[in-house]
Amino acid sequence: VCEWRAPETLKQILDLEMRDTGESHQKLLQLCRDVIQYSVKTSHPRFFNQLYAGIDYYSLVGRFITEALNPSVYTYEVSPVFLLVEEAVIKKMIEFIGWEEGDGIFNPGGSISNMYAMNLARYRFCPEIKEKGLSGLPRLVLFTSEECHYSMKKAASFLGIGTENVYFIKTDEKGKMMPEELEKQVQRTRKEGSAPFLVCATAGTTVLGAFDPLDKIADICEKHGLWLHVDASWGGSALVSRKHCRLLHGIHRADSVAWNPHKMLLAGIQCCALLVKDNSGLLKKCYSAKAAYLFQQDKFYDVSYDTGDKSIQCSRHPDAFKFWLMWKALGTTGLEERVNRALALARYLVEEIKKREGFKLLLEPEYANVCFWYIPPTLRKMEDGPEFWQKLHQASVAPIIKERMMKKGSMMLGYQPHRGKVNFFRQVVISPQVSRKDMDFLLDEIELLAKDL
Ligand code: ABU
Repeated sequence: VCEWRAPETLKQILDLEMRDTGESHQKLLQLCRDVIQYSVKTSHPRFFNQLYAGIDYYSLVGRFITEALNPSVYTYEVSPVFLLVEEAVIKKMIEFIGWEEGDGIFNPGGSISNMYAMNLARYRFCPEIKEKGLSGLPRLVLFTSEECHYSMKKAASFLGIGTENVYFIKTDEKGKMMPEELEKQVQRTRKEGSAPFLVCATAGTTVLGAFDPLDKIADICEKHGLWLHVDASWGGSALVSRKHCRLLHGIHRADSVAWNPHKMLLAGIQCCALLVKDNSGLLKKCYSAKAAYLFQQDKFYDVSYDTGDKSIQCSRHPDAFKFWLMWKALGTTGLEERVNRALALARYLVEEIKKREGFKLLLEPEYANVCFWYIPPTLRKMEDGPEFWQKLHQASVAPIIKERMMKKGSMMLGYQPHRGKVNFFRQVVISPQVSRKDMDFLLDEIELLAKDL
């Protein structure tokens, strides 16, 4: 999976210096080989480290094409095909959300989609902000769960809302936002004299893979007139599975949705859409700056296809294309099988963890995040309690196993402490190249790497 080298060693191996004269092709080829050799093989079936793994081959072909053609998706005149493809993909994604109509834009990352949504919700709340700026606004407050993605804080800070004005709503034992807590916090905000404007629910949280109860949250948003954004960057792909789409029940009631096909569907980084229920041109109203050198209104074709002014970017990569090519190749049933297969394998792993001595499941997962502790033999006899957890923490079990797996190069698996719980592993099952054999390997390998702990 990887050939680990410390940064100083790798710098020496790679010859990073850029010189006045160019290098020979032979040298360049060697450099390319080195780059490949020391990069992490994220398509390896034992790369379980992130919320992405592997790349769909059709999507890879799509990337070769777009990299070679080098388009920028802002005007129809320079990107006729890619703009139409983006429109078709957005339309199809909107269908899966369950909206009759809508709009959208592909972005460089789910964090940016979340930031777009936050800004859009604020624009709807006070459209004059575009011209007048922040002065004179009431204190704006938004709500999201304690388990939300860290981009919520970043977006609030970047947009001048302020991180103190992000109210984190308590979650239940599965990591889901508690609607009754949300209701209480909205009322508290009103009593404070602040202005609530947005609720960001999460469909597929980063660590636990939890899905917020969207229908109940939508009721509260409707009651209080709040924009509902669903960060389904990770969990959105369950929408293509008839078996698992119930996880997102109520998503059709959202005002906006972030959905990253580069995660569970393997469309390749990055492939991230922000989808908006509004069909009155809100994106364009909020973001347009009407550059006359790009968006001339007297062009010879239908300028509504010049969609670049819906974006905060100018140059933009045609990320929808690789997803479109892959969807064309696999069909919706192929995408569905991919999701079903990953979740079935995650379930297999959960059952194997339950059977093995020394492995302790954190919770029954709803999605592809399987979270567990490895308890070394020396601690297995101890009673569950504060002392046990302190010892497990002090023994640095997960960090040591992680170091050993990376130095050996046998697999990659993430770990983290989380909300008062000591370091545990988060295994993410995504790639169709992964089999039960890899799940068994993962558990055997942890036992092997930790045999002396
Ligand atoms: N955007 C969340 C990704 C972090 C992770 O892979 O865990």
